[in-house]
Amino acid sequence: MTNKNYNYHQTKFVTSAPDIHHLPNDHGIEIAFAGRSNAGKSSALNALTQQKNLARTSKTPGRTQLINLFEVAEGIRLVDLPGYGYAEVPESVKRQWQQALSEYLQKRKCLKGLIILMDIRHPLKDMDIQMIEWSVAMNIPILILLTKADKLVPNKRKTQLIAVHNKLKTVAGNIQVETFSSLKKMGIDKLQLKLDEWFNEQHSEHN
Ligand SMILES: Nc1nc2c(ncn2[C@@H]2O[C@H](COP(=O)(O)OP(=O)(O)OP(=O)(O)O)[C@@H](O)[C@H]2O)c(=O)[nH]1
Ligand SMILES: [Mg+2]
Repeated sequence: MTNKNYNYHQTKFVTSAPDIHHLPNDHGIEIAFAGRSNAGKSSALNALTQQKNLARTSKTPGRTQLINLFEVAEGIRLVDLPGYGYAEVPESVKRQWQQALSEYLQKRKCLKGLIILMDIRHPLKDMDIQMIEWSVAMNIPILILLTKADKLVPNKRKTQLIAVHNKLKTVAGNIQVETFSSLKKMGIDKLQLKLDEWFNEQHSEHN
């Protein structure tokens, strides 16, 4: 089997949906970007695809409130999910978008991998751990990105990486963790490799 390297810079916006019932058919392969509000999910998607405004980013947490779908190639999609854990929004709005998130994660059959992003300065909050445990239980592979690594000096980055890695050993076994910065284009190669790996694996299973 030859492994394909996808051209992520050719990624195109497909649609935004308030819930899974408004998404296109549950065919193909999706890999979703999940994490707390403001962790840097949309920025990571833009860095990966080398497009400034593909996914909308904001200083205000809670920017992404819809499930946003992007197509890398036919049947190969990336998903920008609403962030979790942000308290400062009206309860009704929060409930609606957390519901959309959990439904997507539980019911979307073409979801084949999760990129979980956490601010390197505040990793492994309760919701992150829940998310990781849930993915492991559902047999969905995970890559963890410690974002905004540019905010720490290299030594501190390394300490955080090791600390997260060690904590995860007790939570969920052997999970790949990488430091990442959209701003400094750090870790994008690792992200690409992982996406290629998952897309290729799934593709060969489908054909
Ligand atoms: N220094 C630094 N700031 C970053 C980096 N990535 C994102 N940010 C900033 O963090 C803030 C949030 O980024 P977003 O990409 O919108 O975060 P998000 O996870 O999509 O947030 P929600 O859509 O609210 O869930 C923005 O002000 C970004 O400019 C990074 O690598 N380094
Ligand atoms: Mg976002």
